[in-house]
Amino acid sequence: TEPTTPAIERTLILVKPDGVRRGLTGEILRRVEAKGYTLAAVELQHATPDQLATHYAEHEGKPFYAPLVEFMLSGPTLAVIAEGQGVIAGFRSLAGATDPTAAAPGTIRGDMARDWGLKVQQNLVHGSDSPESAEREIAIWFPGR
Ligand code: RTP
Ligand code: MG
Repeated sequence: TEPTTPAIERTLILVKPDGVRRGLTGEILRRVEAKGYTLAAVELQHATPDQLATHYAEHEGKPFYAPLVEFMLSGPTLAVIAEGQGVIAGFRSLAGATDPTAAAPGTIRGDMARDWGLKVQQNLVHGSDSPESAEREIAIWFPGR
């Protein structure tokens, strides 16, 4: 069989309000670019409650949902579309595990985030988890793109 080439994909990355507040946007984008992905759109946005209700619909009703929305409203977020072969899974590898204490060293969360003992994981970044999620989420943060 022929060797397979990963599909060229795009994904939605968010540098969450903790990352913007801590001045880590440059370091996070540096890692995305160093990996070989392309930045197709970058915009600082202050999320609205409606936007977050749509973005996090799958988590509605979970114990961390209200603190998550409150955290995401606490300051601006850097919204990014990144493109490249296998970028959806690849960015999630760069990000590391959801729980920053468990996230491996070398990952964004493992190197730069910790558990602050708050009601929600303040773990610096979001990355879409499938091609369907990526298109759905890009439409929320970058309508028309
Ligand atoms: P993301 O969606 O942000 O890329 O992260 P993820 O897939 O690794 O995590 P997910 O399960 O989709 O959860 C979304 C975000 O909710 C917060 N969270 N806190 N128990 C907790 O404290 C908890 N669980 C989830 C995190 O900010 C997580 O990234
Ligand atoms: Mg997720």
